[in-house]
Amino acid sequence: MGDRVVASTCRECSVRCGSLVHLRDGRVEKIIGNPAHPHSRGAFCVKGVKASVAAREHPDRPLYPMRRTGERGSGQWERISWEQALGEIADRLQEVIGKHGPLAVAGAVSNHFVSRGVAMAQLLRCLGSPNYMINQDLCQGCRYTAAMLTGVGAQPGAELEHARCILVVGKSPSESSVVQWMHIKAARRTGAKLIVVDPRRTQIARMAHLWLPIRPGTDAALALAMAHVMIDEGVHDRKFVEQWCVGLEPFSDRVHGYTPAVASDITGIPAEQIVNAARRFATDKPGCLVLGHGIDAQANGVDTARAFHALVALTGNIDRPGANRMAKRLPGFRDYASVINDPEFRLPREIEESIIGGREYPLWAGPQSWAKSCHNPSVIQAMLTGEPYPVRALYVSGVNIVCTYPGIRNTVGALKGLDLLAVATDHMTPTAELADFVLPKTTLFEEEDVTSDPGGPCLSVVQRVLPPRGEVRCDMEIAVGLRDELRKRALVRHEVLPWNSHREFIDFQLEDTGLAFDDLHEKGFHEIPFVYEEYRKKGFPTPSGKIELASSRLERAGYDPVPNFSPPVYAASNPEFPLTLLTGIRSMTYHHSRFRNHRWARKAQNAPELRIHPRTAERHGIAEGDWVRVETPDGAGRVLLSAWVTEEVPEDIVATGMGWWFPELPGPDHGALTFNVDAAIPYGPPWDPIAGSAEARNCACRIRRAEPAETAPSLAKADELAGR
Ligand SMILES: Nc1nc2c(c(=O)[nH]1)N[C@H]1C(S)=C(S)[C@@H](COP(=O)(O)OP(=O)(O)OC[C@H]3O[C@@H](n4cnc5c(=O)[nH]c(N)nc54)[C@H](O)[C@@H]3O)O[C@H]1N2
Ligand SMILES: Nc1nc2c(c(=O)[nH]1)N[C@H]1C(S)=C(S)[C@@H](COP(=O)(O)OP(=O)(O)OC[C@H]3O[C@@H](n4cnc5c(=O)[nH]c(N)nc54)[C@H](O)[C@@H]3O)O[C@H]1N2
Ligand code: SF4
Ligand SMILES: [Mo]
Repeated sequence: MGDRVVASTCRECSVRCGSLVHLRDGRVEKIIGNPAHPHSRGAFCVKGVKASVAAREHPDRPLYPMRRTGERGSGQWERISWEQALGEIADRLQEVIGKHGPLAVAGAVSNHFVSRGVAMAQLLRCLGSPNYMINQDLCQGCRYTAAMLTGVGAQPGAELEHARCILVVGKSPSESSVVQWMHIKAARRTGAKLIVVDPRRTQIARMAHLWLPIRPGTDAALALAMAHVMIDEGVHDRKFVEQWCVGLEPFSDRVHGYTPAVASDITGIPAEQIVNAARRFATDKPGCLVLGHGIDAQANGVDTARAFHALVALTGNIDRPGANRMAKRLPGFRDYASVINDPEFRLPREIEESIIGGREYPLWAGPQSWAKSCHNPSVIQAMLTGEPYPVRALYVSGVNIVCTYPGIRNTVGALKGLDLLAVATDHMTPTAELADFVLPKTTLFEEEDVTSDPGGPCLSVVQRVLPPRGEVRCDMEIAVGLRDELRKRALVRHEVLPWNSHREFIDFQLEDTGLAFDDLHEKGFHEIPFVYEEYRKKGFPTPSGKIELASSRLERAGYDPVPNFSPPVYAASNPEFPLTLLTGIRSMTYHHSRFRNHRWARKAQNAPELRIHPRTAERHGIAEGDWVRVETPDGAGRVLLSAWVTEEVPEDIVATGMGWWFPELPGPDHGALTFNVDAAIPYGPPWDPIAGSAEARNCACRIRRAEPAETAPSLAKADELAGR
C-alpha cells in the first residue's frame, strides 16, 4: 500500500466523523477531519487523531486467540489457534444447551447501531436465543423508546446551524459531540437563542441566554410546565397540532396541573424562567431540541423524553429548515437496526416472547419492542440466581461490561460463576480478564463498514487501510466462524446469519440501493438529498400516523398513555446521604472505559475526578487532588475519586465521569472495584416502567476525605508495564 490519502470514517465514538487518513510507508502518518463529509464537515477530536493509531499499535494488544490456563481471572493464558478456540467454545455451548436449552446462552454487545450488534444478535438467534444485551438501557434507550411511542424520532442534525432557538437538555456537546458543538456555536454566532437545562454549569451553559440549573431527574416536570405555558398562552402552533398530533386533550389535562409554580417547586428553577423558556421556544422559530444522555438512563427516562417531544410537537419544530430533522434513509439501504427488525432474520414469536424482561418490558424487550434485546440487570440476576431461568454462557463483544454496567461487584460475581465466558476484544479489559477464551479483534484501520448517518444524511464508509495485525478478525467473521462450528454440532436451529464474510454483509446492505461498495471509496460517503416535511406524504411512524401526545401503544400495553413526572430515587431524602452524585460526565480523551491503557489519554487525565463545590469541599476538609471516599446507600456502594474543586457544580451536587480502570493495577478488575463509579451504583430497581432503565445517572451519596489509596494509579507504573 503506497502513500495516499483515504477518505474514511472515524468510529472511535458514536459521532462518526468523516476522516482523511494519510498513509505513508505502510503506516498511518496522520488522520484529520474530512471537510467534505456531509455530517461532520471537518469536525474532528483528539480521540480521532490519537486513539485509532494507539489502539492498533498497542504493545499489549491480544493478537492471537487465547485460552485461560489458571483460575478464572488469574491472568494466565495460552495461545491457541482459531480452529481450537471456536471449536472449544462450540463444545462448551453444546454442553450448556444440552443441559439448559438455548435460552441459557446470552450475548453482550454495545448496541445495534454498529455492525458487531448485528453479528451478535444474529449469531445468538442462530442458536435460538433472543437473549443479547445491548447497553442502550444505560445510553439512549429511553429516548429511542420515547421516539418510537411519540413519532418524534427527530435529530437536531445540521439544522442546528439555521435554528433561531436551541433548547439543550442534559447534553454537554463541548465534551461529547464535536459536531453538535460546532453547529451550535455557529448558530449562536448568528444570533440564535440558546436555552440550556443542566444542573452543572457546563461550557454550553456558560454560553446560554438562559441557563436553567435543574435538580437532577426532574426534567419531566419542567417540560410539562413549558407545555402548560404554551397551551395556556396559546403560543403553540395550532395548525400543526390540529393536523399532525393526536391526544391533545388528555395531554392538556395532564399539563394543567403542572403550572410553572408547581414545576418550580419540583425542579428548583424560578417559575418566571420556566415561562420565559416556554415563550422563547414557542416563538423564536425555527427551533431545535437537543436531548442528551443527562435525561436518559433514569427510572422516569421515557416519560421525560416524551414530555420534551411534546414541546417539539406543540411548536411544529419538525422536519423544517432549522428544526429537528426526521431521520432519512437511502431507499433500499439496509441499516443494522432494519436487519434486526426484519421478519426474515428474526426468531419465531414464542421464542422472542421468552426473552428475559419481555414480559415486564414488552416495549423494550419483547417482539413488539424497540430494542428486541433483553433487560440487562435481570440477565445479571439470572446468572446469579437462575431466575427466571438459568443463564450459563455469555459471549461478549465490543463492550466492557465489568466497567460500564452499574453494580460492578454483581457483574464480576455473575461472570465468575458462568460455565462459559468468551470475550472478543481489541485490548485486555477487566471483562476480558475474566474470560475462558479471548478472541482478538481488528481495530478501526483494519476493518471495513458502511453505515447510515441520520445527521448527514448520508452513508458513511469505513475503509480498511492497513492489514490486520497478528491473527485478529472482525466481528462478523468471528460470528461466521462460530456459526460454522455450531453447525457442525447441529446447533444452528435458525438460519438467520446467512453471510460468510463482512464484505458479503456489506454487499447485502447495499444490494437494493444500486450502489456498490467500491463506488463509495473515493469520497468515503454517499450523500442523500434531504427532503423536508416528508411526513406530509408518509405520516409519522406511529399507529395513528401522527405525533402521539397520548400514546396508543402504551395504552394498549396497559400503561398511562400521557407522559408524567415521577420523583427520582435520590429525592427520597436520607439525611445520612445528603449529596447528589451525578455520573457519566464525558471526558475529551476517553470513550467510556476505552483508552485507559493509552498514554496520550492518561497524560491528559490520570485519575477519576469528583467535581465538588468549594464550600462543600471546605465543609468536608477536602482540598484539590485529595482522594475522596464516595459512599451511596447501596450496601456495596463506595468508590475513591480525586477531588476537583469547581464552582461548575452547585453545593449539594458532586459529579464524576465513568469507565475507570488502570492496566497497571492488579487484575482482573484493575482497580475498577475501587475507582470506577459503577462500583458505587446499583443496577437494581426502580427501573423505568417502559424501558427498564436503571437510575444510573443520579444517586444519593455522602463523602469524606480518604487517605491516599495504597494501590493508587500510577502513570509511571503503567509505562513500566508497557515497556516504555
Ligand atoms: N469524549 C467523549 N464523547 C462521548 C462519549 C465519551 O465517552 N467520551 N460517549 C458518547 C456516548 S455513548 C454518549 S451516550 C454521549 C453522552 O453525552 P451527552 O449526551 O452530552 O450526555 P452526558 O455528557 O452524559 O451528560 C450531559 C449533561 O447532562 C447533565 N445531567 C446529568 N443529570 C441530569 C439531569 O437529571 N437533567 C439534566 N437536564 N441534565 C443532567 C450533566 O451535568 C451533563 O452536563 O457522549 C458520546 N460522546
Ligand atoms: N454510571 C454510569 N454508567 C454508564 C454511563 C453513565 O453515564 N454513568 N454511560 C453509559 C453509556 S451512555 C454507554 S454508551 C456505556 C458504554 O459502555 P461500553 O460499550 O462498555 O463502552 P466502551 O468502553 O466504549 O467500549 C467497550 C469495549 O468495546 C470494544 N470496542 C469499542 N469500539 C470497538 C470497535 O469499533 N470495534 C470493536 N470490535 N470493538 C470495539 C472494546 O473492546 C472496548 O473495550 O456505558 C454506560 N455506563
Ligand atoms: S468525535 Fe472524535 S472520536 Fe468521535 S467520531 Fe469524531 S473524531 Fe472520532
Ligand atoms: Mo452512550
